[in-house]
Amino acid sequence: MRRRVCSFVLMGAGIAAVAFMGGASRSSVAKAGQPQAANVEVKIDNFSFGPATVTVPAGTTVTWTNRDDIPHTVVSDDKVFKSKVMDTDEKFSFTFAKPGTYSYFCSVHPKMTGKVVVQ
Ligand SMILES: [Cu+2]
Repeated sequence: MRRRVCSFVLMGAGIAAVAFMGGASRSSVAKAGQPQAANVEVKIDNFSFGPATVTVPAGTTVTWTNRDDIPHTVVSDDKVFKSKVMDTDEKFSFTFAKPGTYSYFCSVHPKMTGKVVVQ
C-alpha cells in the first residue's frame, strides 16, 4: 500500500496528488474509526467455551452463559476480568473498551481456555 503511494508520487503527479491522497487517507480513517459496538455471546458447554475465540470491535460487551450442568468461571490471564462461579444458566458480562488480546480460562478447570480479540 505504502509502496504504491510512493511510486505514484514519484510519477510526478506533484502537490495535487499529495493533497488528494491526504483527503483519501482521512476519509478511510474516519470509516475505520466507527466500529459497531455490539453484544457478543460466548456459550460455556461441555467443558469448553464456544466460540473459543471471538474477535470484536472495542466497546463490545461479551456475555458468557454457562450452559453446562457444572459450575464454571471466566477469569482473564491478566486479571482484567474475573467472574464469580457460575452455576447452570448464570451469566457474566464484560465490556472491552481497549484493543488487545485477552486470554482467559476457567479457574475451576484451567484446561478450559478462550480468547477475546478486541480491535
Ligand atoms: Cu470450568
